[in-house]
Amino acid sequence: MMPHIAYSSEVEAAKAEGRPIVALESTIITHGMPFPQNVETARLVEQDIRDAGAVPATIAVMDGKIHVGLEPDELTKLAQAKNVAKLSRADLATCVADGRTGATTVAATMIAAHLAGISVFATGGIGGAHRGAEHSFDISADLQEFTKTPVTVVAAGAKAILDLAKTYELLETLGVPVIAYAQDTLPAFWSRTSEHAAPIRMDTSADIASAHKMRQALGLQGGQLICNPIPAQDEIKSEILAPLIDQALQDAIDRNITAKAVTPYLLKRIFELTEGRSLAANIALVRNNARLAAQIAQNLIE
Ligand code: PSU
Ligand code: MN
Repeated sequence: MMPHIAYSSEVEAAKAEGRPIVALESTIITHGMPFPQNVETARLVEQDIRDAGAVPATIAVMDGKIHVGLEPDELTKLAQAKNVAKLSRADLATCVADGRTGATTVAATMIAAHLAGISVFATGGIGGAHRGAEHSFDISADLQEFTKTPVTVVAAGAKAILDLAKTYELLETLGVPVIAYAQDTLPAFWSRTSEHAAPIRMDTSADIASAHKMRQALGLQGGQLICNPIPAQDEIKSEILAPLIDQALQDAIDRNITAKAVTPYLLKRIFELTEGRSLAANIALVRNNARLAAQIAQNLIE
């Protein structure tokens, strides 16, 4: 037992019984969506995982403990908390050591999930290379995490606010398996498709689970990125989004938004510019990813 980890009662029981578990991140709750939709979504996503036959483990650092699974009151508290830290690989240990509270990004959630023996994690979209990264060097630590930590992450691709071409080139360089689910192109978060061909395509959760196990068998470090397109009825076409993303990016430059604040700012600004449609799409895609992750988790223990 690790002293720095606190399991929810539900996750503790699932671990004891060997049931499938799906990790969920918390930065999407604290920095990715406004209150109260953030907590409503977090609850819906947890229930989607239960309905699909697995157990949800929402991960966050609270008062110096890595919580793997949040009790309902803890989830409510986190969703309403102000000025919560956004934790990646670099700041996870300092947050725990100092006894503070922080939300975990994709990178930090992968680390915590692996510590807890959880192999599958569902989120919205991973971080990546921001547009202008050739000047700013703003490249999310999420990308490197896939080379280190053996967790299969289900996302709707990298967020479309990013430079997708650079992001996918970097993932190729890093040797990360980027697997599109049931289509030949990579999705673009709020949109089902993009101009980027899928490096690998898989059509079933069983195939994804087999690939995860084969990496372990071959001693390959790191995880896999599963790119699951948003359901057709929920997508926003890229033609509609492209000018709004450009506008949000310009607004971020005008306001001197940098570092960790960039992604939360852009998501909020696109929410305003789409009059809430981007949030509805974001909620739909996270739920869709949670359902696929639950299937993969079940295949992994079979
Ligand atoms: N998916 C969403 N919304 C989010 C995120 C993912 O639908 O807000 C978060 C994840 O925690 C991811 C982070 O790790 O955005 C990326 O932040 P950055 O670009 O600063 O690395
Ligand atoms: Mn960044």
